[in-house]
Amino acid sequence: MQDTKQQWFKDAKFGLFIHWGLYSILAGEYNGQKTERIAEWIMNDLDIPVQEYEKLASRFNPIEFDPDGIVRRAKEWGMKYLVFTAKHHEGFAMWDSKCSDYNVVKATPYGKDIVRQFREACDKYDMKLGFYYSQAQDWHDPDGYMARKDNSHKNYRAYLERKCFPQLRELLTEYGEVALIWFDTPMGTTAEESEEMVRLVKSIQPNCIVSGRIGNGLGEYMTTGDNFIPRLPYEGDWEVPATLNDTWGYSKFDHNWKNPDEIIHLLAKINSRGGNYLLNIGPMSSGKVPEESLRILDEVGTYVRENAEAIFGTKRMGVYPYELDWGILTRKDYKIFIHVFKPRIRAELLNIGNKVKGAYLVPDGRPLEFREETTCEGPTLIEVQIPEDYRGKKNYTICIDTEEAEPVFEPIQG
Ligand code: JFZ
Repeated sequence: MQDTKQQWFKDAKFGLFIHWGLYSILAGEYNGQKTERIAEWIMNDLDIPVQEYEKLASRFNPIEFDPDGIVRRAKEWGMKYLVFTAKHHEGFAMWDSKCSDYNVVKATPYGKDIVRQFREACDKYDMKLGFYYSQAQDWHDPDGYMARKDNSHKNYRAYLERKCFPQLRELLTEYGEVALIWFDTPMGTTAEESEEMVRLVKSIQPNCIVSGRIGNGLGEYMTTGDNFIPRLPYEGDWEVPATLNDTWGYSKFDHNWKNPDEIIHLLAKINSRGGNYLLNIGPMSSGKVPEESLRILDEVGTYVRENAEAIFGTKRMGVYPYELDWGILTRKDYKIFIHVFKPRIRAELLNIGNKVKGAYLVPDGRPLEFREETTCEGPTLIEVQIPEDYRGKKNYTICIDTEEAEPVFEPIQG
């Protein structure tokens, strides 16, 4: 079972992923050619030569970048941690790296350390900060892995010692407390090499969490695919990295935004099953965050703030019979929360045998009338009346205080 041993991670539930690098300049298009895949993969997918791609650095000047504004908003959205792509597969370091000049300070007209600025903003707002670091794929280093290419002639070991290990050491020594390293796509990394990476991280920062994709089963939590949720209860720590549209890095072509209701439902569903939701934004090359992302997250944030009690610090449901079209359940000890997604007059829970002590509306704490009944077929019915002013509303939570610490599920019928 994967265990981060970090209580903050287990309680966090909601985080912000930021994919930002040179690919944001291309925004899904190179020399008039559109990429069919995710925007941050454009170098690999359109076979852009290193000597061409690296010229992008001379165009990177994000004068609208506002780290303070981004972290302040993440805080308002209720997020508890931020994961930033310090180095993605393209190989470009978004900090002042001493081991590679291919970095934002040395190679761009902007010349400022992006990682450092996120560090400062996160400290100001008391936000956990983690770094995405592409350990195996590095399309800039001649010995780094490339996807769907012949890597057999490469000296991966040389790349690890020349770039990967020293850069990890920099991130772990020069940038304060690193909440986690989000490793990704291990490719041909051997078990010994993955172990070496874990040892390196832990020897510098023992509390820094190592993500699922370190490879070789060494991650401290499970990472799922984009927007993918495990169907069966998973005992360990886990996280769903997810996009708001269909790309991580900014693409000018992708307008397939999910609506706030979908995000809210997914957050509740992931929390109900005991996971964290790591939601992505892909800033433009100017540093500006797409308006649509802000609009969606502002709406999600309202729900998260008003219903924080039903989200943060909740524990996984052992089974999930309550994933209805109108609602979903989360729980803490002695509390069951009903997340209501559609306008309703009452909220009924069948087959839950808990003794109810009281019920209230989470957003304002108002006590609610409830009724308990044993139906003629046997199972218990708990019915909570929704007050008139809430009957037309959606996306709010009701709390049921119970005698028992855990939900008591009865056999489900029909
Ligand atoms: C990886 C990256 O290649 C991608 O660019 C992005 O950073 C994303 C968050 O992570 O893509 C993956 C890797 C693994 C899976 C899915 C997407 N997976 O195991 O399902």
